Amino acid sequence: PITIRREDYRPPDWQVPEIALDFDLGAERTRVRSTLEVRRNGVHDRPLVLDAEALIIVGVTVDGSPVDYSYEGDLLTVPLAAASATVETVVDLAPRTNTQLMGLYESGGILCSQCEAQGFRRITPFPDRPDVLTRYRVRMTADRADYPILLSNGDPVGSGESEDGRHWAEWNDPFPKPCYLFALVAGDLVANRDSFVTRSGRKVDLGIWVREPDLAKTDHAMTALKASMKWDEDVYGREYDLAVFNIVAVSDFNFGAMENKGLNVFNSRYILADADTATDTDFDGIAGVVAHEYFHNWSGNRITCRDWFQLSLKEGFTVFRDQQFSADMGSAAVKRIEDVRMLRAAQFPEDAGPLAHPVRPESYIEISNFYTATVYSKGAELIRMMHTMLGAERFRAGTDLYFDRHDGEAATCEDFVRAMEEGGGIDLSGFRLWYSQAGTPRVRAALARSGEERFILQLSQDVPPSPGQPEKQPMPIPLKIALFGEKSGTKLDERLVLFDGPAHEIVFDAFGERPILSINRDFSAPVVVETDRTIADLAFLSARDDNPFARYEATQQLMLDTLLSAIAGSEADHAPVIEAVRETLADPALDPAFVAEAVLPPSEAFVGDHMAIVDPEAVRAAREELRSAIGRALEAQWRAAYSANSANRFEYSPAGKGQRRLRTVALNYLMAAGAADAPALAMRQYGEADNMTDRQGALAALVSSDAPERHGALAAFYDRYRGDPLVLDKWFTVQALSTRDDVLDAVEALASHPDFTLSNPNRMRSLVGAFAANQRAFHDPSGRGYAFLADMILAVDRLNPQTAARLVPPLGRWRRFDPARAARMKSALERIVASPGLSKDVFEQVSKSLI
Ligand code: DPP
Ligand code: ZN
Repeated sequence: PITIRREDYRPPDWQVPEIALDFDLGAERTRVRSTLEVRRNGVHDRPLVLDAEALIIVGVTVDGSPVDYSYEGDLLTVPLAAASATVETVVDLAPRTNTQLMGLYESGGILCSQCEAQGFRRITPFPDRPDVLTRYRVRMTADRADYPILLSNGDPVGSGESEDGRHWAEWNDPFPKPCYLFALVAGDLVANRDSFVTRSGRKVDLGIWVREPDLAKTDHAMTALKASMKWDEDVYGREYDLAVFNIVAVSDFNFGAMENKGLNVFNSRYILADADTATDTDFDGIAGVVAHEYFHNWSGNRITCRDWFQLSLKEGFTVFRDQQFSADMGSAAVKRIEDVRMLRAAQFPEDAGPLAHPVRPESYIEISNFYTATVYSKGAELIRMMHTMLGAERFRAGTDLYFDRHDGEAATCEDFVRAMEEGGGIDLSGFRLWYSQAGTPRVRAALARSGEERFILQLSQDVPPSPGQPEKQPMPIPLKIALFGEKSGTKLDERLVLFDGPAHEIVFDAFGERPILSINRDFSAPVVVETDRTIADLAFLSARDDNPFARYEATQQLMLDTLLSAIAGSEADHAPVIEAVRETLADPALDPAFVAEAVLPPSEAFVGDHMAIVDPEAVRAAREELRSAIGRALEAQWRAAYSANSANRFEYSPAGKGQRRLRTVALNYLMAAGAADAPALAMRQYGEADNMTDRQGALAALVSSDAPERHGALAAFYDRYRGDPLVLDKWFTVQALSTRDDVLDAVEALASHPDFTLSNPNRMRSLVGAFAANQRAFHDPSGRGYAFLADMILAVDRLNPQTAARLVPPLGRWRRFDPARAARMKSALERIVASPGLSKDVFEQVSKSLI
């Protein structure tokens, strides 16, 4: 396989200002006639080379005459003498057999397209790169009975009947766009229709298109869409630019959703929701993804990426924008906690492992492998750090300049940074390291007394080596810090420190009492912080810090330290954690959503990440022991919290969500305490729930227990929801994430369940992805979990390489485990890489994981 390098970027040889596409649609066979106006770019004599993958070429003409083309190795080469020409290609493709879900494919009877990153070449020959910007006119003809609705980008400009029960529609997109933003949908769909009036008074017709039975589940997505449109006007001054905005939901989709110009295509899990079938997390995810894709209209579509190495230009910025939106719509503190938890669960391990890469990568074999937590979530953290350093107003001045200067262009991360520097008035020369250097910086912070009265905060940092980057430079790290008086409890100092160098000291004069350090408040930088704070310091902050994130963090650190010392074999002292949890539960000023987050111990994986060598059994045992100790010591408080938060009827509101979350957290603590009535309480919650959050919460608690009721609950859940694929995904997931010892057997059996399928990415992730995240079960000492995952990767790779490649990283973490496990993980990887016919997607991930 060929490695593509960022430094090899060259502007395109040919530009394509216009394209007319004519689709004769059918699931078995679709014929695509494509008329390209091409223009030579610069002075050269190279032919027109078009990307073309798995296409049957029917004919190629130049200015109306047949031409002597060649089609080899996914490239269609057309000799062209003039500076411009009209090139027409006619190709055939077969949507029904397209299991990769890239290009044009069939999902539940709907024909739909997915082109990012490189799917357009599977539809028609084209220079498939994001710096070729083209105006699209699209005509579709299809059977009216099977495909009554025909949608594409831009505005509808005509439709009519043709012979034999077929009909046609034409769409025109006035905005030049890269081909990865092309979209087409044909199907038997109905719409939830609404409209939005932009701030300059233009009316936009909105449609969310689904299969008829799903129509009632689209209101939440519509509300989120309108809120996003308003928010982007208010916060970024960005107005929508077409008369139509459509969203289509399909069941088989590789990503969460896709921001095609004027026609977003979504994984149905990020559109469909009602109280009976979707959890609060699902509702939140839908609002976040609807906003994300909508925001791409400016950060991604109006300004796109010059090349795929710049992917974070649109993704990091757009994730930051959707995080801000969600924070504004609900509890900002809880949103920040959730985002950081995600970053630590997915990005930190990636940054510490064999697949680590900078936010702006230097090379790739398969670009699909770079839609990563690093490009997305760490990319968003980079934008957030700029926001923190600039403040909201200057940040906005920077983004205004960025949008003005680059509108209609294919830009780079460097263009963005320069606009922030000039528009915001800041020097980011050192900050650029965040784009080029991989690895999570480790910051050490110690607060030492110097002489009688003074205190010195000593900071040092180090960035661990990562593949291809053995030596690292120190990073500029914006750290929000505060000092609290140990006696008075008052805030003695608060500031933003730009820590820029290997080491740094800050001197504080006479406070008259010992200060306690609160650091990386709001998680102002994506780093690991190690401090010399005592258990008492952490307990203090856990009860008193006025920054909600820092308060949460202090409790987490307290729990982590307790767990790590238990694992290291010391007598576990649970008392400080129990006291911290007691205080948090008793604090009337805290909102239940925050409390629910703060009283949960860190995940097993997070604890494992803090060990030199992960010991999954020891982590499980220590964590379960701590949970049970907290449950027993505070049983009365959990009962009180349970009843205090049990009365509400379903309402999707920050308050309602918080109450439901705390209720199930309390239920889990009662289960952990071994309270005799806890299973019955769970069964009652399951039976009486008027919403999926409570129902799934109860089911998950039972499925991790020995309570005999768990069998009945699982069967009842299955019977009730067997016809709803998105809910059935949850049924697979709760079993794969169970803390019972027999998970591996259960998961192997579920892989043979009639409802399990390799062809649907959601279903794959719901069982196999969830299982690989169950640290104790996946790392069963027998190695059976590894063999199971390897079998699944190989089986899926034949159908859908992208989905297969995303399952590789858990095996790539072998260096973090003991020699026996590491050997078994490596041999699973070796078995994969030795298999014939491997995709380049899986090859890249596995071969890099073995180095
Ligand atoms: N560009 C999509 C998104 O992240 C992924 N294909 O919105
Ligand atoms: Zn995106």
